[in-house]
Formats: sequence, structure tokens, C-alpha cells
Amino acid sequence: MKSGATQYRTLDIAGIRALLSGLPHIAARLGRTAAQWRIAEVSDGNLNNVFLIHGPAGGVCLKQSLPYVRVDPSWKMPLDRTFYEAAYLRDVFPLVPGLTTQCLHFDPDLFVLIVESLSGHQVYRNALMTGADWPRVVPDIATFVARATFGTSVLCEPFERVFDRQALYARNQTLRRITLDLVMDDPYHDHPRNHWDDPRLNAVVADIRASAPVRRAVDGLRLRFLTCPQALLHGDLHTGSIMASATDTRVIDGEFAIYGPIGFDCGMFVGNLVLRRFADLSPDAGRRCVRDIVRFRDRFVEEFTRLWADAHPTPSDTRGPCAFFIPDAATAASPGRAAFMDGVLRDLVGYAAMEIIRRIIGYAHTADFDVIARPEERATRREAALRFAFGLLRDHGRHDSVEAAFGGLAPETS
Ligand code: SR1
Ligand code: MG
Repeated sequence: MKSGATQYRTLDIAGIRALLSGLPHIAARLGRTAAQWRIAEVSDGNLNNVFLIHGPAGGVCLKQSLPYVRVDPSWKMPLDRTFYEAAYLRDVFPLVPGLTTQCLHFDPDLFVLIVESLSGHQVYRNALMTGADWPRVVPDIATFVARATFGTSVLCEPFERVFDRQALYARNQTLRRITLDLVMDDPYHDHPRNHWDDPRLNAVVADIRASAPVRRAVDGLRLRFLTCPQALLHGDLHTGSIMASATDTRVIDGEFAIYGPIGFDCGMFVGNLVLRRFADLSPDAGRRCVRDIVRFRDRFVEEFTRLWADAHPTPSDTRGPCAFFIPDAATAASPGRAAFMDGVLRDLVGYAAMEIIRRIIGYAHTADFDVIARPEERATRREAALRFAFGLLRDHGRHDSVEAAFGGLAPETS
């Protein structure tokens, strides 16, 4: 990555106006003169400053890395995360053009990323918390994961191109380290970054930490996270990384992009659907959650399998994709492909469980449970989510299907 980091300064509203005035393609998109642009800070995530800029002709979204964690300035951090987000957008946008945003500009000195702005969208977590039930979002996310991962893997591309890309994202070590520590390590022992406000959770936390099968599962998933570069991942695909409306879905915030196991992206998303289910007091929350997880699995497998069926092996000297496990011509069956997909879904279950646990007892919680007014109810719901995730990890690898792992979240109907 090239950078003149000495020119870095954190931009305020005047600085943004000046920067954008000097970018003709952005200024044209906004329209008229800089004095007419409305600039509002909308920083919401843990790491960066984010601004929306609107002019008479249109809008853009500007994101700037800070030299520290936005929500904890004492936690210093290099600036390169917007570089990786820009790279991720450039790599996956052609694969999923309607399901993410286009990178319009990246400034390697200021670590500023500019993307198209969205209108009429909400953060999907917030939409779910206020009762939205939009049928497009879950299949859209499944399509996004299938296309973005398949298209950046050796199942689709010559290994030379994939390995060059792996080498670039291998440098995104700061954010991989955060995921490794915050998701896969801290919650499983005492660490000052962990926190939970209700002692009623202490017993289940102790049970999780004392369990040998959980330890084995976590160690296995941690190792796969570091040693299985199957495809380019979004790396932080929680429901706050999705902007949605009833008719449109966009994945944002790809700064955690790395090569890793495909089931990691699937598990992050599914884990957040499960968090929502435990925080949702409405009677059909369980049924909706299982419906959505099954919808996600069905669409993901369908799309990934379709893409794989269309990939054709090429002679090795022409450097085409490596489409392994060609289906049997007579039966169309490919046990090798089925085993690969089973492995992805096994990973999904494990990483979903780890996401649930870290969002309740680790550093970065989600807002889902905060709206439950009574502290006892909040604690009961969080404890139930932790017990559920505990079971997923304790039995990891022994679920025959996604239904076997998550079906218990829906109440029995007679
Ligand atoms: C210090 S960053 C904490 C969390 O925020 C991001 O959104 C990721 O989820 C990360 O784990
Ligand atoms: Mg984020």
C-alpha cells in the first residue's frame, strides 16, 4: 500500500468541503457549488468517522480512518483500514453490483473512502429492532456471500490471481487481529476488554469457559480462520453492516476484508439473526428466525452450486479456474462438492455461536437487547442466548443440518 501518511489530518466539515471541491467527479455528482452542500456527521460504528454529503444533484458518503478506535481513543490503531475497504469494494463490486456500494474515490494520504450514498435505507439491525420483516434482505445477503466468495476463490479464478489477492489482504493484519482477539479469544477467559452488566450471566459464562468440547471447537474454528483462505470474506457481516429497505439491500463496511473460511461470513450473519431472536419479545420471533436461517442456507447453497456448475475446468496451461470435483455425467452428483458445502455449513454453525457469545460478553456488544426495559428480562434473554450458543459449540460438528442446529429456536407448533 502506498501512502504519504505524514499528510494525514482528521477532516472536519470545512476540510471535507475543501477536499470534495478539488475532486471534479465527486463535485459533479453533488452539483452546483460547494457552499450549497449539506454535510452531516453520521459516525455510528466503533472505528471510523463517517459523513453524508448532499448537494442539489445527489449525495455521497465519506468515511475516514482515525489513528485510534473511534469509541476508545486510547486504543491506537493504524490508518490502513479504509485502504482495505476500498480494495474490497473494487474486488467484489463487479460480482455483486446491486448488493453493495461503488467505490467512487480513495485518498491514500487522508485514508478517505468515498462511496455512493443510499437513500431510503436503514441499518438492518435497527430495522429489525423496530419490527421490519422484509423478505428480500435474507436471500440478498445469501446471494451476496455466494457470489462474492465463489468469485474470489480458486473455484472460479486461476490460482495466480487468487494468490496475488490473498497476498494483498494478508496485510490487513490489524483488523484480523481484532477479530481473532475479540471474537475467538477474549470471551473464553478473563480479559479486561470483556464486560457484562448482570451477575446473573456469571454461571453460564463459567460453564462455557469450563467446557472441554467448547475449547476444542473454538480452537478448531480459530485455526480454520487463520489457515483456510477459501475466499475473500467481508469479515464483519453483522446486521449493522447491511443497509436495507423493503426493496433494496446493500452490504457496507468491508474494512475487515481478508481471505478465510466462507462459513465465517455466513456465521456472522446468522449469529446476528439469532441475537435478534433472543432479544425479540414478540411471539413469532423464533419462527421467523428459523425461517430466515433456512432461507439463507437454501439461497446460499443454490447460488454457490449454480456458479460452480457453470465453471468449467480448463487445461492447466491456459490458467483458467480450477473447477474441482466435476459432477458425474450420468447422475449429476458430486460428492466432493457436497462435502465442501457441508464444511461451509459446519463452519457457519460454529462461527455463529462465537458471534453470539462475543456480542454478549466481549468488547463490542450490539444494541439488540438494550431496548428490553426490565433488567431481569434482559439478563434472562442474554443468558438464554449464551446457553444456546454454548450448546452449538459443545456439539459442534455433530449437527446433521442447519435445521438440527437452529430448529430448536422456533417453538413447537401442534
Ligand atoms: C474495536 S472494533 C470492535 C468491533 O467493531 C467492528 O464492527 C467489529 O465487529 C469489531 O469486532
Ligand atoms: Mg463496521
